[in-house]
Amino acid sequence: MKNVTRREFGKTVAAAAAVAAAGIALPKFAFGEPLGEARRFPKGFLWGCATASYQVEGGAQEDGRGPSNWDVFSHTPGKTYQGDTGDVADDSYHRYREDIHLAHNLGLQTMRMSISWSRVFPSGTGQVNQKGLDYYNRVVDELLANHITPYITMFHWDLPAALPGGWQNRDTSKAFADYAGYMAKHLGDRVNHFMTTNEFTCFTDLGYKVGQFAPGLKLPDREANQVRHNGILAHGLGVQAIRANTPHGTQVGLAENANVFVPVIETPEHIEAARKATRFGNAPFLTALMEGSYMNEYLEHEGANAPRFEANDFRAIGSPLDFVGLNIYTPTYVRADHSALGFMVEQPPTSYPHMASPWLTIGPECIYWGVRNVCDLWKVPAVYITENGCSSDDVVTPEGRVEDTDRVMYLRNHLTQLHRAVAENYPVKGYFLWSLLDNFEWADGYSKRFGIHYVDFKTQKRIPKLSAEWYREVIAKNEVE
Ligand code: GBH
Repeated sequence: MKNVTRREFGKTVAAAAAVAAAGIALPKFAFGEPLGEARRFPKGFLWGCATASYQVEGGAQEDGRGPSNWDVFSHTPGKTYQGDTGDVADDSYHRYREDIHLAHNLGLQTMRMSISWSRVFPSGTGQVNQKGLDYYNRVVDELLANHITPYITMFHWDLPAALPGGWQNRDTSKAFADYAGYMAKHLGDRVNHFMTTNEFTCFTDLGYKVGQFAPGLKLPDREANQVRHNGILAHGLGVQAIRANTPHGTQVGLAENANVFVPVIETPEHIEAARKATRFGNAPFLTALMEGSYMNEYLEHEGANAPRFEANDFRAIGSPLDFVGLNIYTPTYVRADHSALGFMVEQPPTSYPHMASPWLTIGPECIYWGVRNVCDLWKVPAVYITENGCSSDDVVTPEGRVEDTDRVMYLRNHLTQLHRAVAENYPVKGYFLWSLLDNFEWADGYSKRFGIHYVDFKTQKRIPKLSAEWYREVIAKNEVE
């Protein structure tokens, strides 16, 4: 039950007295009734923040790190906002203690971070760079010393540049499994939660078909579909390798930005349409993992360009997972129709609101439907929100504050909707806010800020934003108001 403050209580009493004096009958609920349940999360629900290696670490050429596709891409003129690169980023390679301290001050129980593959294997395979491994050992130990549980993503888009053909080459999927197995073996004594890959579409389609992300290619569908397949194969082989190298009970999953389909009106037919859309709209990726095969509709849709695969691929790709991590930012609204697929996507009007990044349209119910669609379809044992957050045009006031009320609005509304999923007993175990710090926002460089700590990229000074103060309160109370 929500606590009524003295002041609110006083106001209620005064209002009731005034109404009574005027001889008006009070509606039953107006006085002495609870004002509503607090949106409390279950005991043990994990609150965290997420980051990714290339976006925060910097130290790009230090201690033997090899170049990644994002080093190459960001150093190619015209590829990122004003030619920004991750050479320095948040300099977390040197300042990780300070950053973990920020996390500790928030009361974070967990942190999701990723590993720079080329820091540990400068050529992607073969020779290990001990100094790279040492860095991640130090970070993990520092997190544990601060009572923060590490959740580790093996691949968040920074692919060793030395791997021939990148994700066009099926051997890269095998190289990934070797690397993931190695990391799991060396961290698995202290880390119990691993994610294979982050967001298939971003490192496959956006890199190889759209060309907006590294390596910036615009391949025809037939080749691009093969890149997608190599991506999910890497995940599957990665799951097997992590399990083979860690103690029994280690939890393995992934972080996926599955398309989230929201029924345009909450009626049984539109809910069913959203479910169908979830399957088809994620057919090359999450659906293939969850069902251990490609949907026929997907293969038919791609026709002659459909991905080719080997008989055993889906034994790996369909490996049962301990959890599914969902990165959720935006909704896609759908309605039922009479087409073969049974749904139709609504086109948003030009007036549809968005956060600082134009793609980041606001529809907080996406976090509820994202969880619900996936759980209803595939009965997954556990779900985490592995990313959720937003960009804002943050400025530092003369008093040195960052008043990101729009970010607080975004977060509050999403957590309110996430609470609905929790209240309906969907197995949501934790939430990772993107991001702990402003960082290198890929093709947008440093022009878009997603952190709840402001970073002055000239001085590397960190300032907690209003949203950090707000999140701290959510964590302390384990509820959102
Ligand atoms: C996540 O991607 C990433 O995991 C994380 O690294 C990133 O920093 C964070 O979100 C915030 O972006 O410019 O219109 O073509 C979210 C999915 C996919 C959203 C690519 C932006 C580009 C859209 N992202 N997309 S557009």
